[in-house]
Amino acid sequence: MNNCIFCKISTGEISAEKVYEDDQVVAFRDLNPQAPVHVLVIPRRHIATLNDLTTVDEALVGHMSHVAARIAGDEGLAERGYRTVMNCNAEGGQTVFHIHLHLLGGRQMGWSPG
Ligand code: DGP
Repeated sequence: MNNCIFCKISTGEISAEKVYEDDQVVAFRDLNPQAPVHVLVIPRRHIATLNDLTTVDEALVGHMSHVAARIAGDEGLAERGYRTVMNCNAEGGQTVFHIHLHLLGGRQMGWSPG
């Protein structure tokens, strides 16, 4: 999509500190980290929100979670624990309208989230 920041990160048009990429997804460090480890896992294909998923995207979303878990392991978080979250639309706190899975770790998480 033309004006999507995360599409541009996916293609390399905008730089980011990438930690993983394959043919389906890209993972990179968040510009405004909320924890010592804060990585975003995005699909290469533009999908605006969780509401726009269809059944054909189910494997892709599963792959995003699997990639996040593997990165958590690489970052030494597997045993300590970590959080993954996807925000949807205004009340969910979504600010970039290209779905992304936040991987947060390296500190104790609170509940409930703000
Ligand atoms: P959300 O609020 O769930 O839509 O999260 C969007 C996240 O994206 C937010 O934590 C900041 C991050 N972000 C926004 N623009 C950029 C960017 O250009 N580069 C990187 N690395 N992260 C970005």
